Amino acid sequence: MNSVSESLQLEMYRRMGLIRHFDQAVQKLFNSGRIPGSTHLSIGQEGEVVGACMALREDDYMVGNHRSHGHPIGKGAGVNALMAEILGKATGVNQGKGGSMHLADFSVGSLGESSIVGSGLPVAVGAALGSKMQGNDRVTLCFFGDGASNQGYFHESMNMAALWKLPVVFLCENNGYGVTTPNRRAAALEDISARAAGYGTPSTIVDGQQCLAVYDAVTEAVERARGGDGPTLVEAKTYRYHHHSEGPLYDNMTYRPDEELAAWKLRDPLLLFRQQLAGYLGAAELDKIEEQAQAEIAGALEFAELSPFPEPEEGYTHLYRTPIAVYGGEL
Ligand SMILES: Cc1ncc(C[n+]2csc(CCOP(=O)(O)OP(=O)(O)O)c2C)c(N)n1
Ligand SMILES: [Mg+2]
Repeated sequence: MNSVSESLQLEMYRRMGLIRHFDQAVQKLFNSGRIPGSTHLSIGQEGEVVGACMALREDDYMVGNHRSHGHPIGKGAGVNALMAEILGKATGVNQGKGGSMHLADFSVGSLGESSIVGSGLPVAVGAALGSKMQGNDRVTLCFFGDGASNQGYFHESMNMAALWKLPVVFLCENNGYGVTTPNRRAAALEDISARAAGYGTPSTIVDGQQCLAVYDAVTEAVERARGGDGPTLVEAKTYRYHHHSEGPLYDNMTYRPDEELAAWKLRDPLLLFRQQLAGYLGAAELDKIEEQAQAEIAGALEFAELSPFPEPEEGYTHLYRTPIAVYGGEL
């Protein structure tokens, strides 16, 4: 942990701030009826998102899920095109055709997200297999939830990645719930990481509210993957402050106690990170980083608002085999 440079730590804090302000802005957009469908926020989970993403090289791959506005930001994506995508604008990362649950920014190795729970796992394994077959040393990081770990996808992906020693890091964001079902009522074991032993795969549990602890754990897993020793399952214990998705549906639901939420808020990832940096960085400097993050998101909102919607005929493009260059690769 001591080897993490000051500039990297500042960048971590900046990206956590960007994710928080991005999602707060999305919440407002949703509440004002500007986002069709549903949207899932990761407020409270920023520590594990940024810690894991920043353990990657810029040209490594990352696969997200349905709660994934933060994952591309953690990987270094610009916020303007992400916000435009949320509003379905032509300037969005996917020309406005993906929306909240299907962000992808190939320019930073963000391969995509999907609303089908668990479906990112085989995509990540496929990307890792591709790296191995192409003989490059890129690692793929795959985010998925505790709920997704009960899907067949998880088990098949773990098995194949372990068997073929593929360069993939499985990052389980265990926020304790799948929609309103507590994990203890969906899985026989408390720790998802224990399942890795069944596939001969190393695993670790990490405090997901501590960005640097996640960074350390994922750095080790990435080294293992890049060194040809195969996958690792990293389980980050974390919590989402918002309900599963936005909207009034969950307002009066009592599936989780108020005290539980309050206790997790005391361990807010931005707060904990600030405390850690406070030894050598003043509050004023940290405030400035956060204000800049807030201003960047305000700029992204303006960019998105001013952008046009796609033309109707665009509905017929990018449907089949329209190639997109990834990292300057051959088409
Ligand atoms: C295959 C499939 N089954 C069910 C759903 C409905 N669904 C959407 S999100 C979700 C829970 C996911 O929980 P988890 O994987 O823990 O992620 P979290 O939302 O907690 O981040 C469910 C059941 C779905 N989208 N896809
Ligand atoms: Mg969950």
